[in-house]
Amino acid sequence: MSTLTLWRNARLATMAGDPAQTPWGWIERGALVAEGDRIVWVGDESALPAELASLARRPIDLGGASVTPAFVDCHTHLVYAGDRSREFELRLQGATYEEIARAGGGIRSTVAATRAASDAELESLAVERARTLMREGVGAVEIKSGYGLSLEHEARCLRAARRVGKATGLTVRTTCLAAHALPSEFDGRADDYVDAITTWLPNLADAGLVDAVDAFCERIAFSPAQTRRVFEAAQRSKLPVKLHAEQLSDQGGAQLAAEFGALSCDHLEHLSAEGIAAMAAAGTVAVLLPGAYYFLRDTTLPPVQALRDAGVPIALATDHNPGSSPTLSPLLMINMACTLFRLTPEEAVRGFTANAARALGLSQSHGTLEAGKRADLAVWDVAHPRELAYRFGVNPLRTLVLGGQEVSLR
Ligand code: DI6
Ligand code: FE
Repeated sequence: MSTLTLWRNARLATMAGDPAQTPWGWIERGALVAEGDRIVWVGDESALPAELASLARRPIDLGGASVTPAFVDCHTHLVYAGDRSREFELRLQGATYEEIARAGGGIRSTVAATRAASDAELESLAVERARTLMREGVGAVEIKSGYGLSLEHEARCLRAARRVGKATGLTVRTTCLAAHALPSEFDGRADDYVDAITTWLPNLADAGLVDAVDAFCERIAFSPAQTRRVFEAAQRSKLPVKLHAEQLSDQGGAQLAAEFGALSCDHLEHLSAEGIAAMAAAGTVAVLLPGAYYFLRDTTLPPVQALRDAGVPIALATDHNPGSSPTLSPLLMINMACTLFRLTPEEAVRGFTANAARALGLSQSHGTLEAGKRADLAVWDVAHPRELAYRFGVNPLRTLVLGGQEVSLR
């Protein structure tokens, strides 16, 4: 038996089980035991088996601190170079995100900066961003490509994403988002670009660089018909899909994604009743992105109550990217999901843990504190985790534990 670690005297938000029965999966005076990188026991401290307590080499008394599963940031674009603060100024003067994109700014300007950056630069920029997420309790992150837009540069970005996992100890899931924007060398030839993507995918998949496939289905990006072709290629490579759907307009993207059994549909401000029904039937997670909603000063709210009524699980993410959501703060997203979208604090924390893990296909290993899962936990200096939603602009993280080991956050 490898070393057992025992954490005791903790207020545990396990996020396990049915929230209608036990909100927060709450255990008022809890203990948790890890063996190596796995949780082997979690429950009320008074029920801790004596032999486990005696085998644990270093019992850690948390003094009543709150513990949640480490956060899962299930939608980020962490790998890119350059910044778009000038574009932010232009938008404040009245230019819209769509106008800037159509004028060749926006995503394309980040593509130029990303292509010009070295592998080492791309990696170190992404690692720095990932470490910032970890300082707010993140233990697993999805990282999309989508600023390379050629086989060579998409592969470079996905490799940099994989290296973020090795450099930080984070669990990383990579997503190929080659269908993010049309690169200038394919101007006026979007269908040819989609053909190209379908030939790259098997290549990238065989190289072990891709865990899922995403697309931006939007007026300023790819049509539903083009998105379908990307998804068919993903299916041939046995890769799950997800979609940037109904962010700026209703394209019926959610129905399309659900048809392919999508893990998640993300953004969803303009989601229709048909889209919700299709997602509910397919078990697709709704990933809401309050950072992008806020930063683009959107005014159409995602249909939160209808998603609840339909039983669609709701997740949250930072959507970190240089254009529409340059935040690296999951705690701020949790606050905004409550203030802007009217999630409850419990739903918001569930959205960054249990439901986010589900959006990445990681439910077996991440997102809740339960025996058999990875010992990834965040220890917070708050009396109750609802304070994580309440104290915006404040970071009460005490300790991040990944795979049973405390992580140094510098
Ligand atoms: N939707 C978004 O909000 C981001 N990508 C996407 O498909 C924006 C990416 C960017 O502006 O760089
Ligand atoms: Fe995004």
